[in-house]
Amino acid sequence: MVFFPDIAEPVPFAGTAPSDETGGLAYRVYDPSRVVAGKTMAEQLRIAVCYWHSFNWPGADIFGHGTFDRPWLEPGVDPMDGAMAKQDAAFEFFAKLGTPYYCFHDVDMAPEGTDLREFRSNLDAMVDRAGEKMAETGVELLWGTANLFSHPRYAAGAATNPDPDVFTHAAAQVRQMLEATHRLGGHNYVLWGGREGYETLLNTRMTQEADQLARFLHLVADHKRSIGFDGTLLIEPKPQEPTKHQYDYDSATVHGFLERYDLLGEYFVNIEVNHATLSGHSFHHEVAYAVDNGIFGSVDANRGDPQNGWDTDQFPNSVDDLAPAVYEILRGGGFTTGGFNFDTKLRRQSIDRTDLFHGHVGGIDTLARALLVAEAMLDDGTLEAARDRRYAGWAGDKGAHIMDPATTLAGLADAAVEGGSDPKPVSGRQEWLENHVNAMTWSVS
Ligand code: XLS
Ligand code: NI
Ligand code: NI
Repeated sequence: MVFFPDIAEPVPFAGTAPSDETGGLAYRVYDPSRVVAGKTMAEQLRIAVCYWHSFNWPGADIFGHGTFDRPWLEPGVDPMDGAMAKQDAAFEFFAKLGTPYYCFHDVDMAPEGTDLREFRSNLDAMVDRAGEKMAETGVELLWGTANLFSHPRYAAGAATNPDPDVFTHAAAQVRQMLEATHRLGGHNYVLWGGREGYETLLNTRMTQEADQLARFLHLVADHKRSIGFDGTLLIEPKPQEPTKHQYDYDSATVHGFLERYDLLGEYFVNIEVNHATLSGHSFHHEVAYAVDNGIFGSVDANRGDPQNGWDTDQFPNSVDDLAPAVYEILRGGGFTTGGFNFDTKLRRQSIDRTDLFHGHVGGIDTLARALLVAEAMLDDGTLEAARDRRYAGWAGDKGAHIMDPATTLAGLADAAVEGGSDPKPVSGRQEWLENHVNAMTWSVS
């Protein structure tokens, strides 16, 4: 069955051509083969579509039922028949959108059945089928992940659960999904700890839970090696929601955790735009922190709504917000195994099948334009030159002397007093830099 009969395959790049020439749907900026900063746009952005919001979510919210036309999610549909119809629609969508990757959770693709054994056999069957569809379409798996947060058994966490049997159940699920990801040639494996946090400190032992989480991550890393999976393990930080407080709060918190438990180099971060803003940071901050500290891995592209305090996962639509972050990614050498996964949901009233295309095409064009601006910022060099000038003192003898382990506080203090220390403030030139970035944003084509 064709689920998207109105869409030509694949969505064309039409530049500024009027939209009626392309049936209303075309990329305006995203030209997969255009070379930007030394690679094609497709290679730089490595765009993925997520299975869960696009195909496994009926458009329900906490106040209302699903609004979307997703026949495979209807009650009464045989679970395996539903899983196959969903998979057909998903791969039809990936191929028509013309993007190279996708991502999924175990439960998005296969029915859980009544026990782990049945879940494993359902997942195996659906993964075999996915492998065939990947071979037909050329679409690859950016990352796989296990859902350790929806089932009631995980209400108090998975790895951090006070009940070790829940930890073990989660281990079984991650083992099977890590192996499925490996079998499909996945480029990364993600762990988002949606319930790895607490609802109240009154019943919580934080260090006990942190030790459990670290143990889990070590077990996963060891298993990755034992099966020869050479993809990257990624942790996705988020400050809260659904928990009141999640332990993987932001990039810096995850960095400290990895260091404390000897996991640096084993895990990198998958930064989500809306999670960055929920944690009180900007996406730019989260990316810059991760790149500068060597833990950057991948991105979940989306955006929040400044008026709402939750994870609305809307499609990106601001070049201004994305460009500085993409600049940091390029400055750090770009993606290796990671990419931009569209962890994005339609609004609940966007009920036409083509809305899924409009959401992705617009978001991808926004990202492509942010990439062009980032390239311009890199080529222009003004920002790096301004940073060099700002820290020039540290690059010279004075900086080296301070950093020399033989230097003491008393020695520095004596020198300051004797030399008549009187440092003069220097302009940070923030408005000038902002104007410069804006000028580049407006002029890039
Ligand atoms: C939820 C997360 C989730 C992860 C994958 O907020 O973003 O979708 O990306 O489990
Ligand atoms: Ni995400
Ligand atoms: Ni999210």
